[in-house]
Amino acid sequence: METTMTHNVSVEVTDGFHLVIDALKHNDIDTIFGLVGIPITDLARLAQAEGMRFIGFRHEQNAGNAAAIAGYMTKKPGICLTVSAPGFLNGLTALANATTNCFPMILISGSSEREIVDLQQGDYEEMDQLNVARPHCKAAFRVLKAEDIGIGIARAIRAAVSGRPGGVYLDLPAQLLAQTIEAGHAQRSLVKVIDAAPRQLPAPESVERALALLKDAKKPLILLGKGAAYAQADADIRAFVERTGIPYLPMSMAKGLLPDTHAQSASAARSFVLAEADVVVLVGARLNWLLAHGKGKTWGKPKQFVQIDIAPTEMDSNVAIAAPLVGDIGSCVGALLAGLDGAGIDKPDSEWLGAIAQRKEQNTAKMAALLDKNPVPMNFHSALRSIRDVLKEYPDINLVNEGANTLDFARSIIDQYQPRKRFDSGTWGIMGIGMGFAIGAAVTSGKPVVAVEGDSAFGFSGMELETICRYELPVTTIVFNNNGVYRGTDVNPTGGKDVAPTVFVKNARYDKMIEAFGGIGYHATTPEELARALCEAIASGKPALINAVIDETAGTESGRLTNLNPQSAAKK
Ligand code: ADP
Ligand code: TPW
Repeated sequence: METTMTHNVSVEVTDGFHLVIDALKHNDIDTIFGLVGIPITDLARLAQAEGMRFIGFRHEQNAGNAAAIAGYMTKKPGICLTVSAPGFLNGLTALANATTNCFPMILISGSSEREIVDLQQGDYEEMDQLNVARPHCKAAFRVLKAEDIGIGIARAIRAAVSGRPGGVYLDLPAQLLAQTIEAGHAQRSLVKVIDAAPRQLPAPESVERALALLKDAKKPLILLGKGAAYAQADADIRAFVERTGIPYLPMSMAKGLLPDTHAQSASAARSFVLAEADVVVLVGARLNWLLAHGKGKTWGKPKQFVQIDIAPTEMDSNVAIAAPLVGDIGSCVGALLAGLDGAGIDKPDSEWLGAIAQRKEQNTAKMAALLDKNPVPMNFHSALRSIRDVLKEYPDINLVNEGANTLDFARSIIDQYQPRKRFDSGTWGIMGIGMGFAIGAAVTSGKPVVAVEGDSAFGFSGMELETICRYELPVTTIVFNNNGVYRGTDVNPTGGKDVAPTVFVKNARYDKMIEAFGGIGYHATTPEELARALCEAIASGKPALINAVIDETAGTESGRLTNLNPQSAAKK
């Protein structure tokens, strides 16, 4: 803030830069993930000077992913700050991914001069960013007057977290940031968002309908999605599962809402329960591709759904929903709990529970046989067994996971014990969230993070190892190094010098990368070495990377998504 003399009267003035920071702080936002340059360098400097945390990245997509996961963990929008056009576009993938996954975040981007951009006169980093952003987020706003910054940020916050959470774009032209405004006027223009995500109570008749359906169910199942984890209604969700006695399945990011070791978890009998159940209660999970759209062979016998979701249009998106329960998960589950006693719902038949228990036992025994093997080199199972055993001792650790085989196997082998501790490729199956999520989770929780990464997946954000070292974050990255995308064995059929499209440099030493920035590198070729390195890395609290050597023949193409991977039928 400075004082200027106008007609010999001194007036306190402030400017757009200060107002943006004031507006964020006014709404208890204390961290910005971003990457500096024209026109937002001073905004980042000022944020730091004014006591906010600015975490600077090497690529905007990773900053955006960090913001998105911070939003998911806290129910407050994560903030990503980027420069115009190319920086904005780099951040846009993360914004779109956040929207797809229902994570609240705000991408704030500087932009070039409106009058030049709109006449397409070729400005520095010219782009009509607002219109580019629109299809990829819940809402997109531009602020042109300093006095509107307060309301602009308030609208962005409310849009990100109310209803179905998602990404919001906020466009701040360079001229706006430099605009001056009288300080008192500026102060009065700030808006504190009250009750940003108001409770949305389900209609009583919807609750009754759902309870009536459950009462008649013979083979009920509860399916928990990441919306349930996001809602932070942990105690009620657990009470609902335990009081009804209904077996449940967690989607990958809902793992840990109840500990994976819980007696009612049906994860080890997943295919069986999906096919056999007659009434399925979806709690914050969409019937998208991850759930085979609620139909077909996966779902076997005909069934009826209760669906709890805050978005009314999610109902009947793929199949008919017999009992839609529209509202926030806390309120909906609370209402179901309140109605349980009066509804006369008994515990599920012992026949149903017995059949599940039997299936679980069989499948667990099969898995144990796979996990107990010790092939040389390691395969996914032996490496993950060793990680699973170490992480048992750290129930509150944050786990980031991406890759194809590395994702599929880790999801089923590594147990989660607490809610909102597992962050992965999510709804899109996107590669590249690794280091962004790891940094976002470490900064937000202040707790250690372990990132289990396919070697290809890691490459998308690997340069952020420098960021991890710069901020001295307790992140241990484990690279499952099998020399390529899915596996490392493909050959170029022409015999030419180029390797096959899926193949990387053989025997790369990813551990050397982190050493360049002062982090600790480990090279692990056996489950024992891997366990030792992981224990040491977590205990040190320092940035570390373990290059885990995996048999290059071990993976399958596309992991478990072979059915979605078209193959040329005309192979010669
Ligand atoms: P998963 O991938 O784990 O199956 P999805 O991302 O498909 O989960 O589904 C999450 C669902 O949760 C979305 O449809 C979203 O609208 C819903 N949701 C998110 N937050 C809440 C909330 N607080 N209350 C109710 N529904 C929510
Ligand atoms: C943004 C396509 C899906 S999985 C994968 C790619 C490139 C990497 C698999 O190899 P990795 O794992 O990580 O070594 P593993 O365990 O099988 O050896 N670009 C984006 N997203 C996706 N999903 C892809 C490409 C893909």
